Amino acid sequence: MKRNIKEIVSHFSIAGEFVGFSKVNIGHINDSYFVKTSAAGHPGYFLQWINNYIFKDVEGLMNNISAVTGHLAEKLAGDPNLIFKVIEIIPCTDGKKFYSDSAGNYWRLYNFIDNMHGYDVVENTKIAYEGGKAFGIFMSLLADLPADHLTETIPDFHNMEKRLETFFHSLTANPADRVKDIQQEIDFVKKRAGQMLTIPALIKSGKLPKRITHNDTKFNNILFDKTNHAMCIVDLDTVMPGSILFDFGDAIRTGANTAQEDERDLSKVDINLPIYEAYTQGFIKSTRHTLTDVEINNLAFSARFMTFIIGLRFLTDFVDGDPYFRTLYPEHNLDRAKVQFRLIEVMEKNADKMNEIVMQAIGKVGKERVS
Ligand code: GN1
Ligand code: MG
Repeated sequence: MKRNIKEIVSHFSIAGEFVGFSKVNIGHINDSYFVKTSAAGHPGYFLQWINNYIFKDVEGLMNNISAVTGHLAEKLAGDPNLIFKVIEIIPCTDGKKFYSDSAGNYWRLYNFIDNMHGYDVVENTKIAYEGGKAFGIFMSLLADLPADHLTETIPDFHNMEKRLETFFHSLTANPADRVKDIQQEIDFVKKRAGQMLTIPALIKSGKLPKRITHNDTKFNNILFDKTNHAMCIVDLDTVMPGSILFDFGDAIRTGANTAQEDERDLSKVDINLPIYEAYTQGFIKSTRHTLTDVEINNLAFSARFMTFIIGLRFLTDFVDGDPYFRTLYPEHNLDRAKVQFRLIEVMEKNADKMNEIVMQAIGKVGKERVS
């Protein structure tokens, strides 16, 4: 698809004149570009094509992001101890929060957060601790944003019951004739489905509280500065009511995996326990004041829960012929699912250790608070 980026950018209120752009290869859903302008000393902009197949209500989505970034900016302005940055929506020349072109494509522009970097694979425990703390602070800062200010940008996003139902429907429909290739993975899913449904049961019964959560806490959605302080949480498309388990679990799925999400050599997939421990300590330090016993008791398991739900989504997309996640080759989604399932197996072997680490971190914070 040929896109006239200069023309698209001309619909936004930017500083200076458009000078050029480059494609940024990040994420599986939206398309991203860095835009440079002539404004002296300006860091530039981050342009995104919003995937409307996935985000059906773009207006609701952008209103959410506006509510969340506005709330965060207010909180940060009121507390000099919180050194964080917030992404900022750059409005269109007509004042709207996004631009829709004549072909039905949706576009948005953010300020570019410069001099920052992220991690697909976490290099050391200091970075993991910082990341855990940052996602915990992010959630704490949003705790008093009224949930009715947010729409559900993707309904049933982490609803395991629905995800399983969809998967089994896809198996029956078999639109891409790929079911024959995944018998082992189907068995894997069936074997664990019952255990995975314990979390939605706790949510339904009200035993697990609903909070405003990020819902896409891939470790690379945390930006770090040159001294490796976590400075900014990005990708706010799925901020909506959810469980804290979703945010903890997804960060472990990505940050504590020793391999890439789509590694083809499964022997490289393992859980890095020191990284897991450091992330857990950082996260618990910044959320302990609000965590309930049911949340604490399920924190370690949430890593398996989130790895399962995302593995299941990759596998479903493979069966469906890849309509959802961007893929670079035909088995890409299957390879991603295989990595998730291998990660679950290694986490199952380490389940007691992972629980112990949570309890130790709770104990440590408890003591710190007393002294
Ligand atoms: C998608 O596009 P990206 O990488 O930010 C997906 C997440 C998955 C992730 C898997 C809206 O996020 O839920 O965990 O891929 N986002 C959406 O890597 O579906
Ligand atoms: Mg995302």
